Amino acid sequence: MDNSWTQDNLESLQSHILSEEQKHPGATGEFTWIVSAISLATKAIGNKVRCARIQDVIGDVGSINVQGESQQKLDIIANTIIMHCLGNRDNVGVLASEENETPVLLRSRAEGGRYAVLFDPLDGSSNLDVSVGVGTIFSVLRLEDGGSREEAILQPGFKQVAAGYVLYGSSTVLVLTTGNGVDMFVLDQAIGSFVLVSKKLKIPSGNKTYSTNEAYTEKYSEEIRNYLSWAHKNGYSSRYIGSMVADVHRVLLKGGVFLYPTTTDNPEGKLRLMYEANPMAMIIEQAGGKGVCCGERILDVVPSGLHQRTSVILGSTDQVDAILEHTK
Ligand code: AHM
Ligand code: MG
Repeated sequence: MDNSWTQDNLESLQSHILSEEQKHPGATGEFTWIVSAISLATKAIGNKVRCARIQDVIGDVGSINVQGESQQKLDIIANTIIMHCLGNRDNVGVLASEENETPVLLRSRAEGGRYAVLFDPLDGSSNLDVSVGVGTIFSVLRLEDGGSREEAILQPGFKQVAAGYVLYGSSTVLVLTTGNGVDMFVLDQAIGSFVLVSKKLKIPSGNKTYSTNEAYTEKYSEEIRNYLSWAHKNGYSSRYIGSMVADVHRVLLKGGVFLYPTTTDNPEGKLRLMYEANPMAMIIEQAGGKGVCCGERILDVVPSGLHQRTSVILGSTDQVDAILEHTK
């Protein structure tokens, strides 16, 4: 299939993953179970997002999560749905959520828990009241022997066995990589399945568009300010939704660069390494792009904490390099 989908070559997410798994000798098919749980959970979350205003689940609950941010009702609903769907899968040992202070240990390696799934249940949820696209981001790690459950999953991003996101936008889109390119699926509401629409996505180069919260310019480093003023003089355009999944999805399909640098308010950066930066960096790299933070490859960062924050620059290689030129 060549980036085109018709009713004649309809392929569901599950059948695609199964057929990909069969290409690997010794594959057990168990990864398919994880993906099917993510598929089920995100269909349920997507439904809640679309009915949020009607079901009166817009707004915050008055509590602050581990990130110090106010929790939306839908953050909690999405978190519960994912915990429930993935928790039922025999091979999932640990679940770690951006919304929970500590990871949940479901079963040990000896009990069959071979994978950890880390996720941001509803990224960009502060945009829900204005119906902007929001998303779920996930990262899958193979569980390593380690002391505590937290130590076992504190792995650098290059060890992820899969990563993806679901964007609840004008359509519900699932983007997935298992380390062999990036595939995109769209939820066909009529049949209730994610169907394959694009295989082996590649980020277009040459798109002079940056995506950042430009109101923070005075709080950015001198290097980033220099890049922005260079971009202003060199024919760049800007697009910023303020919902990482939607912004990165646009970059994946159209090119350009997304950056959330360190600021004087957030000297480590705002976005989370394990739940946001790593999965997005794996997708972007698998699509031929580049993901860096403070000059280092995001996927090489050895995490020191589950909720660690980082700066993020993600995009086509040429556009990321254009920023790095200003940081030398
Ligand atoms: P969240 O995980 O609490 O929703 O926060 C992450 C979001 C990203 O989706 C987005 O890129 C960023 O925060 C926007 O931040 P800002 O409002 O500072 O521009
Ligand atoms: Mg988030």
